[in-house]
Amino acid sequence: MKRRGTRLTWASFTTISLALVAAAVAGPASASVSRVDSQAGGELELAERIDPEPGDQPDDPARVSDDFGGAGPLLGYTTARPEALPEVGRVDGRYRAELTDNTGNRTLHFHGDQGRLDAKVVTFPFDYVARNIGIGTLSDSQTAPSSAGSPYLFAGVQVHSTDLDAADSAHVVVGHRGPTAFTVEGKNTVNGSSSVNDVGANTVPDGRADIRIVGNSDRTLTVYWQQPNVGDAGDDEWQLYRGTGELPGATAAFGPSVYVGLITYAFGTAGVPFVGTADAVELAGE
Ligand SMILES: [Ca+2]
Repeated sequence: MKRRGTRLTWASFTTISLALVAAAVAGPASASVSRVDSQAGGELELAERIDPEPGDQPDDPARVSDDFGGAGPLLGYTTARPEALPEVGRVDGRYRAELTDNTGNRTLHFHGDQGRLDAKVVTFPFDYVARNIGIGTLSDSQTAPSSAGSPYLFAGVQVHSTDLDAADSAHVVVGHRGPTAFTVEGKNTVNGSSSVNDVGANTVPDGRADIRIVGNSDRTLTVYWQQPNVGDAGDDEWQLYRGTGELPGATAAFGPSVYVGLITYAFGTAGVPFVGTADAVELAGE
């Protein structure tokens, strides 16, 4: 895989670019749906001046593929409802969301409730993969929290209508689903009405998985999952979600493009706090 490594040599670039991005994201955050559209077009030029070494380029924030290299804010994402889950960024080369407060189910994605989404626009058809995504503890993000008390704790991928106010989405998330622990949940939400199921308990014993969502030309979705593959993509062993690749219920009538990105959420407060992490996301063809 070409975009899996941590680029430590970019520490100095990252420090500078984070200041630029922090300034960019400090602005428009007061609408009912707060969106952060990072303007980072100048960063590559800056990077080239600092370190022209070929083959060691920083991530392009305009790309959907992202290995979350370095540390700091997410780069180039549109963020819906950041106030629902404020602590999201890049830590140790991963997407990391610290979910410490679920008052009023503020983080929840279910029916009309919509928590935080960090996403980029993708046009049908597409093939999107999230690597090693799931739940962990505050002290060790790669060890799943206990399922005692039947908590609902998830991290995963959401496909959302380009209208971020509309409760029209589909998601595939990994974690604990109440009495069904260590599972992959799939959910369709259409006009604020959700249909949901899962692949069964103890199917992802690490509380993490790789998730693949194929957006078909007819704007339907085909979903796959597998145990985390931290090696070569050639070793992928994708399994169709519940044997069909289909999420339950009807899928929203998506337009020609959608937002695709990462969510971390809880239902209730059992098991809170926890963290959601992902090693990388990959859009085929980038
Ligand atoms: Ca990474």
